[in-house]
Amino acid sequence: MGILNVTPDSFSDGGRYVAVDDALTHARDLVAAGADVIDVGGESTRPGADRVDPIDEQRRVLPVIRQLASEGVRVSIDTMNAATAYAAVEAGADIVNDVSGGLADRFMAQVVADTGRTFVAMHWRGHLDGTDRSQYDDVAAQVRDELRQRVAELVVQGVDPDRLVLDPGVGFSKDAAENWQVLASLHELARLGMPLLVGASRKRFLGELLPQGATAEDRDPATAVISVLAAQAGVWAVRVHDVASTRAALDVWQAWQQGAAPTRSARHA
Ligand code: PMM
Repeated sequence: MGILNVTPDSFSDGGRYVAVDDALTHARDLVAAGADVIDVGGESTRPGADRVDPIDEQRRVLPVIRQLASEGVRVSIDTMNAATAYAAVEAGADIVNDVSGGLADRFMAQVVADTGRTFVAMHWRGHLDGTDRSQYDDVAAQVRDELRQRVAELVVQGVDPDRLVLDPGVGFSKDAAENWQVLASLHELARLGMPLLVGASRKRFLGELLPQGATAEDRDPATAVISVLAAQAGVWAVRVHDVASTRAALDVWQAWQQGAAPTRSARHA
């Protein structure tokens, strides 16, 4: 899953793809690099970011989604707003990706149930507004239990469990140690029996591995390694900024496993 933030303020790529043409060019590059899905977002979720009016959010994302869908690209809408999710699906989005797992907007579950789209529900303890919500005794077990609870609530609200994808929410109300614990326990999360998505790309905890002054892009090699380890743990998708490095890493992993070179046409089929 390639990330397309059509926002002025996302932490690693804010402001670069606000113009529709720039966004489309970048999305096509991500597809050419091997992305299977483009995740389009119009509201930054970085700590302290201002909430965006859903009307502005839709003005940013809908033209991009409409065009990509018409080109046959599988699109995911990254939003916490039910109205935006609905409009994005109408415009051709196939997946709804909500970092709040439906908690930020009480109408989200209904939109997902009514439209029947795949729903990525991330582990979320509230908006990143400076409040410390990262108190855990056992972060892996609590993330799993809170996601299990979320699934139960969504299903009661009419969401088809076969359409759910779960995400542990790397970097959301979790410090570096907690992120690593969550990643190390993906196999436990997999026991919930649902496909998983991991979004670790360029996040701050990876910067802690690098020399001072390293840029967000410098985190791409570490991201690619996480993509392979996540694939090995059986995840359904990894959400990344730099698709090329993750694609190459996954191709190496696959070739290593099979003892055979991947064919170029198969990679980009
Ligand atoms: N992280 C961000 C935004 N959307 N969606 C999912 N499902 N999982 C994530 O971890 C996630 C997300 C924040 O990162 P960005 O600013 O690079 O998009």
